[in-house]
Amino acid sequence: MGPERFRGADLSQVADRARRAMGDDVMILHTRTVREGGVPLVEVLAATSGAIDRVRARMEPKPFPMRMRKADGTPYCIALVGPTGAGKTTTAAKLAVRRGTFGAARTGLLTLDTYRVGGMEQLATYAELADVPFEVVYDVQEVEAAMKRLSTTCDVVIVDTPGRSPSSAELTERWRSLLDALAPDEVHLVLPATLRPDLAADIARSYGARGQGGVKHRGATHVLVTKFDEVPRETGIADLALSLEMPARWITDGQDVPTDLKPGVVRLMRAYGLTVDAEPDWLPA
Ligand SMILES: Nc1nc2c(ncn2[C@@H]2O[C@H](COP(=O)(O)OP(=O)(O)OP(=O)(O)O)[C@@H](O)[C@H]2O)c(=O)[nH]1
Ligand SMILES: [Mg+2]
Repeated sequence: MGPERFRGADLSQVADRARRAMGDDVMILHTRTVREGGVPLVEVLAATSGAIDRVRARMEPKPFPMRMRKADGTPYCIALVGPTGAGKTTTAAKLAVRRGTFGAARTGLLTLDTYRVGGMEQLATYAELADVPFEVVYDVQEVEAAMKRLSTTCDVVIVDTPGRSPSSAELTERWRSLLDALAPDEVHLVLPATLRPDLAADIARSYGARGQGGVKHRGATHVLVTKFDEVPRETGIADLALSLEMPARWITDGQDVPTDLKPGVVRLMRAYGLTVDAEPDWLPA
């Protein structure tokens, strides 16, 4: 049982109702006043401590390996996918540029966004400013050589992809075959916090093809919620992330590269009104 909302005339009535429904170890995470048919009511978000542990467990990503570079010498590869304008390129830049995100591991950037005017220049500029190796891949044949060049200096490679519009199925297939060739270790579905939860579920389904048709690497493995700063009520974001049932390594809360990048679980749990310890993989810069 996840967190649930209860409404009533006053706090003690609502707390009673929550206790009856969820048991004596229920905790009140949030309280606010709402109006129902013009009548002011108290609404609480409540969860049992067991439920809170389960919520956290569902969102918690596996810690990164001690050594990011893999045994065969290739860098750990993290791809960002998602709808147009979600914040993929900005987030890729943040991940590659922010010191300490991957401990002492050295980062590189690779883009598959060769279709949109300015798509690759945006990332190239960040790469140049931060002196991070940068590769552009147009064709499946180029994937191996690009990764080989990056592997000379990088332990982690962040892959940016073009926004996907349902009307451009052919282009989508092209960059998806590039992504398959890259075989990323993690595919983060980047979604803005402003997205309606029902649409988020549809979009997640369309990206959740891991394992389908024998293609192992194209499905989303994590969710990465962006634009936290653009929503006034944070509990909705936590519900959104939770409903997708994917771990959340990071969230973003602003346009500034690289500062507006935060550990996912810590921030999502705080959106529920809970303070938790920092994630093990989040290393101070
Ligand atoms: N407020 C806010 N804006 C953000 C955040 N992340 C990205 N943006 C802004 O959102 C806009 C789109 O960001 P991009 O990184 O270009 O998005 P994208 O997913 O790469 O877009 P396409 O490549 O066109 O699909 C830019 O104006 C970013 O500055 C965030 O966390 N908060
Ligand atoms: Mg982009």
